[in-house]
This record gives sequence, structure tokens and C-alpha cells, in this order.
Amino acid sequence: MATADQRRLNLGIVCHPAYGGSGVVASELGLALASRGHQVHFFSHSLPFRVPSGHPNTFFHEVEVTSYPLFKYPPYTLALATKLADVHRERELDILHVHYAIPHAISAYLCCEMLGDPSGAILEGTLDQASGRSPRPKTITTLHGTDITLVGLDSSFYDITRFSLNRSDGITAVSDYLAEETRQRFQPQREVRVIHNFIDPQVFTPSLRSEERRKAFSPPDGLLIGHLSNFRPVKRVLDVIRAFQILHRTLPAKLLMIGEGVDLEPARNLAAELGVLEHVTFLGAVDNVPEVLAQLDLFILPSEYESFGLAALEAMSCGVPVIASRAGGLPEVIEHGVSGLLCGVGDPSCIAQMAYELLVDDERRRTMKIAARKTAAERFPLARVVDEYERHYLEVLDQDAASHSQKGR
Ligand code: GMT
Repeated sequence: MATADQRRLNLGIVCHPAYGGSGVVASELGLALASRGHQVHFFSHSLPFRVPSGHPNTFFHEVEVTSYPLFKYPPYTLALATKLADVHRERELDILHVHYAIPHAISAYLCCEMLGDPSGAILEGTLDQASGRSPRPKTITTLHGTDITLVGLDSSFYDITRFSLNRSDGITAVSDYLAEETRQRFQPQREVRVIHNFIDPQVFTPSLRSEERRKAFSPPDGLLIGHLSNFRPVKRVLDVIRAFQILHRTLPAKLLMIGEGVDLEPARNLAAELGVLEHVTFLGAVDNVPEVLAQLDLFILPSEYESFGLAALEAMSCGVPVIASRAGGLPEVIEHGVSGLLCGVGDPSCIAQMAYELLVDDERRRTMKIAARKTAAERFPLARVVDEYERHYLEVLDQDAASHSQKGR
């Protein structure tokens, strides 16, 4: 099998562009692949927020949906399928890698059908015998979390999610936990490959910490606690405020809330109600995430559920210990008592107690900071995970060649 180094690929990456872990992973992966010399085509309704325009080897294809009074919901899925097929005809994409199954996996399937597999038997191998060229790209669906555990299980989506997974040439999941959930809930006919989320330890680094930067959020020698998310109910941001209020009774500290979403206002209201608003800064969405995270002494992620918890990994890579809930894939990222601490879901008292014990013990905090950084840099480094994706692309491309050489015998 050729290595991806020897073979420059034309890759289509489809993602949700707004703030959220799946868009971050898709963007960072695409940029890393582009810097390895692959041509990377991003598809979305707007430029993914971590993709700079004009980055070498990257192209952005905006999916525009014509609105019409008849449509209560503009059919984005169809517009995306059409755009994917158009770009394939022009650029001959090798792989369509879709992030978050809904609705991207079914758009990829529709695109392939449109590209004219005459039998419609998309799993049967698609190499054009005469030209040796593939009339359609191979499709890989990367599952990120609620596409399987929440949205995908909804009765209006379950069957089509299962169908589109079975029509993908490759399926990956971002944690062992999510892969197992997928197997149990959807019984896909294909292997679900685990390729964990990743971090660039050069970008998310403790060296960004500086007294000068901290001054904006905390008095000198003060303690700074933080949370970063898209403030959706699954993140349980109100638990961050509740835990902070309990902690603040015994330990003066400041809290930095980074991000925005539906629970931003309720979080602000709760902070006011509990009398801690003056100690909390709501920063909104920020561009310089690594710089802000590196100033923290502790990161809190009390989610109801996380398939992986990329924000926790980003904080850990900056040398910030994390207290998170013992839910979903978080225990795969955080080793309790070593690289961070875990509490049950919905238990702000536990978070406050663990935060207190850690923050008053300088030696323990120092050891945990080092372990957090080490875990992030050694277990989830960008370069190794990008290698895994490249290998998976080549395996999926070779499935076809293998099936054809067998048929030719
Ligand atoms: O599933 C989601 O909620 C969407 C997705 C996103 O776009 O934010 O988040 C998931 O994907 C991230 C990247 O793989 C993971 O780190 C998050 O844990 C996961 N979120 C949940 O599982 C709630």
C-alpha cells in the first residue's frame, strides 16, 4: 500500500462551521492535511471558524440554499449533495470525509448516487473499468457525539442515520465510548474505527501563560477558574456557576466563562442570583482560545455527556488540570487523580470540594498540571492522529482496488 506521503490526495471535508467541537476537529484536521501537501476542499454554509481564508492547499466551497416561500425549511442536505457532486466532477475528489453524521452522511451518499453508479449498488466497488478512474469519491463518516447519542436516536432521524452509516465506505468515532454506543445502538454493517480527537501541543501550550495576560482576569496571585463550551444544555454550565459559588465561600477566586449559546443568559442570571456575578467574567466567543486557556489554574467541564471532551484536552495541553463529569468518553481523556479529577453528573458540591482540595495544595496542583500536559501531548498529538486518518483514507481507497483485483481473477 502506498503511504499518504507518496500519494497526494484530493480531499473533501464537510462540517458544521459554527462553534463546536466537530467543526474544530474537521478544520484542524483539514489544515494539517493541507500542510502535508494534500488538496483540501472544505464544504459548509459558511467558512468554518478555525479555517483562515486563503490557507495554502485549501479551498472553501460555500453551500448556498435557495430560499423559496414554499420551503419552511430550506433543503440544505440537497444543496450540499449537489455542491459535492459538482466539485467532484471538476476536481475528482478521492475522499469525502464528513464530520457529524447528520445531515452530512446522507448528502455524501446522494452525491455518489448522482455521480452515476449505474447499478446504484454503491457498496459494490466503483472503479471505472475503462478509465481506471473512480466516478465517485469514497466516503468516510466521522461520528462526534450527539449525532449518535441524541439527534441520531430521534425517531425522525434513526433510520436514515443507520442507512447513511451503512452506505459510508468508512466510519470512525472519536472515542472508544462513542464507537461502542454506535455499535450497540445502530449495529452498523461496517467496522467503526476509533480515531481519537487530537491536539497540537505547540499551539495549546503552557508557555502562553503570562502574568501580563492574567492581569486582565484576575488580581496578582489570585486563582483563575475557567469553562469553555457552546453553552448548550448538555454542557450543564449552570453547574459551573453553582460549584463556583460553593467554592467561593471558602476560597476567593475568579471565574472565566468562555463561549456563547442558549444557556449564557441563564448562567449570568444564576451568577447574579447567587451573589457571585462580580467575580465572573463572561467573555463570549474568543478567537485566541489557547492564549486564554493557558491563563487558568483549573478548568471545569461538568457536561451531562461528552463523547470525548475536546475542550478538556485543549486545557490539559495548556497545563491546566480539569475537573469533569464521569460521563461518556471523558474518562478516556482524564485519568482521575492523575491528569485531572472526575465527579458524577450534576454534582456541583463534588466539583467545589475537589476544586478546593486541589487549589489549596500547590504541590498536588503542580504535579497534576504536568501530568495533564504530558497526557495531552503524548496520547493525543496532532501528528500521530493525522497519520491515522491518512492511513484510513488509503485503506478505504484500496478496498475498491482489492475488490476489483479479486473480481478480475
Ligand atoms: O455532538 C455534539 O454535541 C456536537 C459536537 C460539536 O460539534 O460540538 O461535539 C462533540 O464533538 C466533539 C469533537 O469530536 C467532542 O469533543 C464533544 O465531546 C462532542 N460533544 C458531545 O458529545 C456533547
